[in-house]
Amino acid sequence: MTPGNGFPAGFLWGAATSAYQIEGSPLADGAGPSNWHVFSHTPGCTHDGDTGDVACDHYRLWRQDLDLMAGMGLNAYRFSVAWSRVQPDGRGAVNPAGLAFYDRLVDALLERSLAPNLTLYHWDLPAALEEAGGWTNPEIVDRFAQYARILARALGDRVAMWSTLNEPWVVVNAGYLHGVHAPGRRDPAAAMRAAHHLLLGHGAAVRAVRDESPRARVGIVVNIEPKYPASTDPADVAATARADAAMNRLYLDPLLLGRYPEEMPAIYGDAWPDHPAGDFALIREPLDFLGVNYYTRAVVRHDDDVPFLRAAPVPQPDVEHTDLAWEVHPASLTRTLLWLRERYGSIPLYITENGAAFPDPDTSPPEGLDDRRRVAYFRGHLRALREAIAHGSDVRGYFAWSLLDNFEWACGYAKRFGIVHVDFATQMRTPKASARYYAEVVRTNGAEFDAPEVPQ
Ligand code: IFM
Repeated sequence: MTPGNGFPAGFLWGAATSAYQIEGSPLADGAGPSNWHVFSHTPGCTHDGDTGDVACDHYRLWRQDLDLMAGMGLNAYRFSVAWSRVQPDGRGAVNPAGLAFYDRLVDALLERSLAPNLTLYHWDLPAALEEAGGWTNPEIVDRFAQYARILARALGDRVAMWSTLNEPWVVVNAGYLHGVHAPGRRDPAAAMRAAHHLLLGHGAAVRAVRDESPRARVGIVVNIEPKYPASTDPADVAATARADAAMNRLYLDPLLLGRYPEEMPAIYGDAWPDHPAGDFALIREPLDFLGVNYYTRAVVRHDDDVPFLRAAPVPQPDVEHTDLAWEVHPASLTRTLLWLRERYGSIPLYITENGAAFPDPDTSPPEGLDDRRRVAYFRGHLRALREAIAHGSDVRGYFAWSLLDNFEWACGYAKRFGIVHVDFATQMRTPKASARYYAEVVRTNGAEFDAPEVPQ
């Protein structure tokens, strides 16, 4: 790997996945059902009734997936652990066979010089805990810390990088507020309670991991979507501040400043609970790093018809959008990273997810799918990342989302994010042009960006 080219020494170049999206075999070897197992098996909850029953069959094919990453020259892998494999009902006794899967995975990563970057919770909660109220039940804070302790005790000698939660905003908004993800609830007061318990659970898990593994570096992963006002009208400007507070600052402010954004009571009214002042010491447990998932931005206008937020996104004409209708806007990645430093001070950052869903080209050449729109997405965002680093942002690694086409939650298998194509009928993996492109970026440590653009 060539040092320099704007990326610091020791920069992590990785790919990311999550357990329920790729593993399949959700009930194998004594695992319990997760909330996503229940949700995806509930008619009408996912596209075409898709489930994670098979997914990418990574539970059985994991060695070849690790070989793919090693073949690309990556030096890190971000994955999540399925809580219900380790503790089938989320409490009490450990299921040794479930834990053994991750134990083998970690050893095999290290054998391939891939640094393990482990996420404890990427949305799949043991169903028994969800039945007891999930993240709305304060009991979960201790349960989550106990689970974190089990994993840190088992893997902390080999895993140096730990994230507690992935994207708490999605857990709260999609799962408890809008009901489009597991557990499918539509309850604003429950959603706001869940937000607080996620943050408390995070703090308790940070302490548990550090207790068991003093060398562990522990952080959290948030998805940040910068908001821009659609006009200079004060109503649009205020709506933009509300949207930013409810999505970005709702998590970052308590984690890093020890308080909730001042807009929250006005946004959620009676659904916004009082919080004991003492809770913030736990939530604000110092972080070793912040993981940033960046995909898109939003332009926002005032809209009285939108409950609570009274703000709506304004689709931008004549610009590229991905298959999920997310605007492609690399400059907002630079802005996000610089804003984080301005608002919260210098904290080590990792881009823990960045990538795009695009439909596959209809025909593929023998060397594999030519997903040139995804290549352009990565090139644009990696350049934007380098720009932020040049302006002082302390970014230490980048993880492409995703290694494999996978189960894209409520969209099932209809949206493809992988740099490696998965034929879900045969489980055959085929690296796409974006995988070859990313391997070249990694090999040259970013020098590739300065090569002339190939006309499309
Ligand atoms: O697939 C998801 C992932 O699980 C969390 N971040 C966003 C990705 C794309 O929607």
